[in-house]
Amino acid sequence: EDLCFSLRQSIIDGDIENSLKYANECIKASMNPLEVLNKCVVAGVLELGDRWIRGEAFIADLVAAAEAAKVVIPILKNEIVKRGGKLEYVGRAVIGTVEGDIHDIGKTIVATIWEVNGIEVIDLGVDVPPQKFVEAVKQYNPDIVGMSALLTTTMVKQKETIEALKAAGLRGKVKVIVGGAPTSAEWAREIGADGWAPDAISSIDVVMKWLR
Ligand code: B1M
Repeated sequence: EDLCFSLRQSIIDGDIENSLKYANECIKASMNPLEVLNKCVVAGVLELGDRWIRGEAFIADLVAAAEAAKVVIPILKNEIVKRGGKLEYVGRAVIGTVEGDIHDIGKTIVATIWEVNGIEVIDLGVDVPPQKFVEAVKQYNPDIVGMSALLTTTMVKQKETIEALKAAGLRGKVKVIVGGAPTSAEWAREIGADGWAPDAISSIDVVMKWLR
């Protein structure tokens, strides 16, 4: 509990060195890595987001916290894999945050959860234009395309990307899942996506049934 608090505080402080230190200590203490990710790392970013909304933190603080979170995620991912996450691939996915949107953490967590469940993930990063998704589908021939959007102003890019896949004659070759805070099951249906998930864990149920 104390370790979790210290890790959360290090994330809030954007202190990469201490974030690494406490993440490793959480692992040494045999804490559940997925719980550490959610309760100590993501919770820190969200706490800072709340402070920012209240005018008690700056965007720069939020960026620093996100950087610290991103450094810690691979460490926890290794631990999840060690504890029996799959290593053999059962399918392949291309994932990215849509054009105009640089929110990285949710997408990276979804990619991580997919990987530890045996999906080979090609992560295109953030601010990914529709055409880049199209090119990636041509290049990697994935089973799944995943799009994250955190802004009400960028979620429309999920729709545009689906349209671009259609225009390129690729829509029938992939299943499309969308997500991110402003999206919903209804939105996914409306834009012709195959699936939607409110969080990384439940996205597994959605995509796994496409791979069986
Ligand atoms: Co931004 N931001 N931000 N931000 N930011 C939000 C999203 C916001 C809700 C804050 C607020 O006002 N309450 C708001 C959006 C309002 C709206 O449009 N509805 C907002 C805004 C306005 C902005 C800027 C415009 C601010 C400005 O500059 N004036 C700007 C936009 C930049 C841009 O993208 N062009 C901006 C910038 C930033 C930072 C760069 C500072 C930073 C991001 C740093 C980074 O990622 N490297 C940031 C952050 C950190 C946030 C908040 C605080 C946290 C986001 C986050 O990481 N959440 C956020 C407020 C909030 O969400 N409470 C906010 C944790 C993450 C684990 O959750 O991403 O939701 P999430 O992902 C979840 C699920 O959504 C789901 O699973 C994930 C894990 O369980 N999911 C999927 C996500 N993608 C999925 C894909 C799937 C399936 C599920 O399938 C493919």
